[in-house]
Amino acid sequence: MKVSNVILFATTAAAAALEPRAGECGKLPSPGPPTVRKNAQRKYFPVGTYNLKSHVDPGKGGMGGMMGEADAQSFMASPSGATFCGTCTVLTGQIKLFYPDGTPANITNGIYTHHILTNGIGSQPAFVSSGAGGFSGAMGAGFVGAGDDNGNRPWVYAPPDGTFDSGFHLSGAASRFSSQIVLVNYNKVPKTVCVAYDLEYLPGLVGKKVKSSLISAAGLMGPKTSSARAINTTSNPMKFTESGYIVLAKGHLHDGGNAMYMTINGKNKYTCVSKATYETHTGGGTGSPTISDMSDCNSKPWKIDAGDEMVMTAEYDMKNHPGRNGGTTGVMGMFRIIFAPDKSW
Ligand SMILES: *[C@@H]1O[C@H](CO)[C@@H](O)[C@H](O)[C@H]1NC(C)=O
Ligand SMILES: *[C@@H]1O[C@H](CO)[C@@H](O)[C@H](O)[C@H]1NC(C)=O
Ligand SMILES: [Cu+2]
Repeated sequence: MKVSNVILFATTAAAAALEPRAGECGKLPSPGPPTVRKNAQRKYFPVGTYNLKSHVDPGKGGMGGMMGEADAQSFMASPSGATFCGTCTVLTGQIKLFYPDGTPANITNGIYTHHILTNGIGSQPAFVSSGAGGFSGAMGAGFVGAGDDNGNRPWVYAPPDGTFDSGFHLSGAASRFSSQIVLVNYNKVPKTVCVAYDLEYLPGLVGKKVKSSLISAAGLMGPKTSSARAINTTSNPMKFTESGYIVLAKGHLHDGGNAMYMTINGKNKYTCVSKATYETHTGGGTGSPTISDMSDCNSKPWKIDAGDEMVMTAEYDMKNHPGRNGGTTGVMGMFRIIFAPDKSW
């Protein structure tokens, strides 16, 4: 996610928003068997079909040349639990894009997912007291998303070893989301793509209901960067306000980022290093490689007591990773934390 872009895009996106043409995704392939629980179901849930214009050279028109992202095209959608599996417990989720004939649309054939955010409408009580340092209270529970750094692997709401019952609870039409879909079409011709959510789920509400928050290592201002060297920004200690389990911790960085580090010290000790992988845009693109993946920490649920303190560090290296179209401003250094509180909410 790029919050700086989100804010700047907000007005443009509203003006440019095209309502998705529902029901035109037809002919999607099978997503394959469930991976976390044998008794789970797995399905593609289409959210809409979007018409992308042919590639606009960054710097020539497009979305106004802001931050080198002039070739991005933005759409909005308003899915709810009813768009997905109804009243159900989502165990894993990943966004997939398809052409109308059912073949994948991806970076190899010129479609780059700049980001897709699925923001929950309605508040989610914070589980970390991060002061000005987080977005934990600023948004509802974020659902499955995609972007430079998180398109490659599923979002995990239940540990893959099957020993712990948790999930993202959807309550039909009452669980409402606002999706922001920002794509780049590197092809010289217009393309139509279908956006579908690949969900593994159990019917009904099962196990602990997770919370999902993005928490910043560097407040709202974002981490420090230098074009000359690698540089760290470390947070103040942030206290967990309730007990529970961390199901997943995964860094969120923009291009230029190397890694996110998290440490919890005290009775419950834990460290997580989430590292960025960079790849060149083979389907098009002009600049340096961009983040294609962030590693995550989800080998087992990690016990947390109220009062445990967490420290995060964001490491940026703009010298080695200047970014897709020659660098951006407004970087972020955050952890996505999927937390299963002991107390139901
Ligand atoms: C993109 O999709 C094509 C099939 O249309 C596939 O052959 C290719 O491996 C995919 N690339 C990536 C990066 O997933
Ligand atoms: C940033 O902090 C991490 C974790 O402490 C450390 O491994 C890394 O070397 C630091 N990087 C820089 C540039 O200081
Ligand atoms: Cu971001």
